[in-house]
Amino acid sequence: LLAVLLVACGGDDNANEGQNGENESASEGGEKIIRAGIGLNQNHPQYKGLLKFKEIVEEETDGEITVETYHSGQLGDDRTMTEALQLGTQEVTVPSTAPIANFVPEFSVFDIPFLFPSEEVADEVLAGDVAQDLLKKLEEKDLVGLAYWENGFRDLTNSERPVETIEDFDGLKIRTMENDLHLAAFEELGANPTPMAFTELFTAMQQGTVDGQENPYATIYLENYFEVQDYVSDTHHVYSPFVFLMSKEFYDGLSEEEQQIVRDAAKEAGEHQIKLNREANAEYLEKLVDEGMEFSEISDEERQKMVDAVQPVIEDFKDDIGAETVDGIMEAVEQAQGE
Ligand code: KDG
Repeated sequence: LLAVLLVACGGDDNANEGQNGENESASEGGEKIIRAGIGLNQNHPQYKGLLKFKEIVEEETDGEITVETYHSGQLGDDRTMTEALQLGTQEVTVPSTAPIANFVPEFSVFDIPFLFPSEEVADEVLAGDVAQDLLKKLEEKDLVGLAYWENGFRDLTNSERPVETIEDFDGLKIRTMENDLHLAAFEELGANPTPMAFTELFTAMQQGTVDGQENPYATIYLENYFEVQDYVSDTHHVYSPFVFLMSKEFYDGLSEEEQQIVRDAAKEAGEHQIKLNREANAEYLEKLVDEGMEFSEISDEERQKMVDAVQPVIEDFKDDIGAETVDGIMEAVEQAQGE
């Protein structure tokens, strides 16, 4: 099906029309092809990161490897693309850690609400042993985790009312990522959550199937959610890392030199992506307000009530995630905070 789809839409050509209509990443002639797909659109820092990966890999391999980039779920949603990597019918995707937990449950550790207090702590923990060992676990599932990229702190939007207190969550129909812990946390907050693929979210909000969703400001702004959402709150309830995933079947078919090149490129492109992402997340709340959204700030006192309310979820999921991983990441957080 994928092959038919790719032929039908002319492969790379339609897929990479940039904002100005130019083809940002036409690429032909290489012997090996990496099809890299994401759910977010072409304006998101995640896509800019993919373009950087393409630039580095094509240059370093003298075009022996070409990278075709696809955005906006053109190759499917996070789960479908991850499965395609396992089957060897797609080479790269960069999902949030939440849906990856359906393949390697330990990744749910990053869905523990309010785990990371800051981007700096996240950087340090993700570079540490426990988080790096999680990447290695992906190989058992025919996936290679080449690097952590950043989605960022998630904030709540909805079309019903300003959310300032924990009571304001009551009954709100919130789309969550496809992750059981994430879902349970929103239930504890009193909301009425529904898991759904990212690719279906805009339509669900437009049609009123859900009242709201949660994503970083960059996504809320760049995906034009302000057109269908009126209220935004700085809940900052979860920091979502992205993982740069490669098909193990494809990776194993590369020479050692090529493996090193794609590894280094995923890291270097990730640094670029994270930098752009932080600029975007810092800047876009203001733009959301300019677009007419009403902003509610969560006070320290209310945030603490939310932290307390979700505590049972950590205990309930500890065994599913793996107690060693939970304790290891929490220790790493404490250590990073102490520095
Ligand atoms: O490209 C990545 C997206 O598909 C996705 O992971 C975004 O955080 C996300 C969500 O809310 O599903």
